[in-house]
Amino acid sequence: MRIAVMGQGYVGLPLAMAAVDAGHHVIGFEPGHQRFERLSAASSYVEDVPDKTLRAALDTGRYLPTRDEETLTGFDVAVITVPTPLKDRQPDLSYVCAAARTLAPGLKGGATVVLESTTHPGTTRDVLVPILEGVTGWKAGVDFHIGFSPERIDPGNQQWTFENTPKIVAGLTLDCRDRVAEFYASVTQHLVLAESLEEAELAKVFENTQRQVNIALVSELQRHAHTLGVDVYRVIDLCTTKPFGFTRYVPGPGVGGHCIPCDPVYLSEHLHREYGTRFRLVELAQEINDSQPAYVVRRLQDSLNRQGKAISSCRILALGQAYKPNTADMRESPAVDVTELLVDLGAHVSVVEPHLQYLTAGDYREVPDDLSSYDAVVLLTPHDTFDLQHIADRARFVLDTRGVMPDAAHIERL
Ligand code: SAJ
Repeated sequence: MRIAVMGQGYVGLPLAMAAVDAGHHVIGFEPGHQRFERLSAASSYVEDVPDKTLRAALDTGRYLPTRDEETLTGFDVAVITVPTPLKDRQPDLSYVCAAARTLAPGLKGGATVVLESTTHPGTTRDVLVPILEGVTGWKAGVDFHIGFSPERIDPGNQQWTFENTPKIVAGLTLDCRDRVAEFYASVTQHLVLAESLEEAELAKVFENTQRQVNIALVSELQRHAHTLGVDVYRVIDLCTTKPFGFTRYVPGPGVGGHCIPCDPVYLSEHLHREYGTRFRLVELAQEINDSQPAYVVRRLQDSLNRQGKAISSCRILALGQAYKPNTADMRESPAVDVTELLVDLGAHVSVVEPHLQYLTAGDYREVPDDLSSYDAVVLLTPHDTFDLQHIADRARFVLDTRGVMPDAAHIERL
């Protein structure tokens, strides 16, 4: 089939590569100039797509990266894989709407449009369909097909890939769903049929909402465990021995990335704005997660205070800035929030982050040897490249926000 993939990011590019591999002709629409240049030069910017995969796709002659909207014609299936970020804590569907307006002119009769971006229930039916019908003058489900199939890409996950992760598919009509299923059956191994668009949209948002709420739960547990003088990480390790009915989450310095902090807000904001109802657990979880960086800073302040040190005269080394271990992504990273709060308090802060693009004075990509020269080391993102025993042996004091450091008198855990 001729496939148009709108957006060649960490979701769209793996999908495009899988479609080329399955024998389809793929147009990879990427409005970003620099990204377009890199795609054309087989220089991948997506960690799960190596350059050689991109080169092979280009060499088949069936992969065309493009910024030119004119090329978006005659496709059988268009997949929208664009960001749905929060802007001022409000869902931003502008990228989805722009992608729809871009592909609509080239939509041919009987073609299928699928939305993959994470969004609140009702987006496909109430936002996407009107745009496509408005531009074409056609009727969705009659003159063209429309569906929703949430992305489940987990960057860096070697076990669960685009091809082997079960894929939920939904359609405006059963015929639409069949068309969506026909495409995904050619590029993934397991399809899961949803009965409605809204079911699939809500399922995706809830997949990440349950993480957000559970992470907030262990974060609040951690604060009370500290009050009780109990090590929360040991408590959770004990709970984890229960082979059923317990899902392990551990406290950290906060919740980062572009899924977990954002997706639940799509749901809570939509319910509040459209129906005047409040998803109270999500809103409370958001508050707890958002306050975790400041809680970490307060704990560090208390510890230094007990050593008779004012934080404003301290040298602090922050280990890790990415939002989770072994990724380079620093978007919405609580580790960055902690670092900024410490700087605001007047501390002299150096960061260690292997994935730093640019090194400024006092920042490192590897753990420096002069650890003992810092009043405190705060472990925020334990990348595998960090030698935790080496750090424990040389640091004067460590605040471990992940519960992974060895036991020692000079090491405090959240
Ligand atoms: N976090 C904790 N404690 C936990 C788990 C996570 O503090 O017990 C923090 C992480 O440090 C990070 C944030 O929460 O800052 C999000 O972590 P995450 O493990 O959920 O990683 P993400 O954001 O990459 O989530 C993605 C999601 N994948 C998709 O939406 C397709 C999520 O559904 C996956 O479960 C997750 O990857 C995964 O399992 O890797």
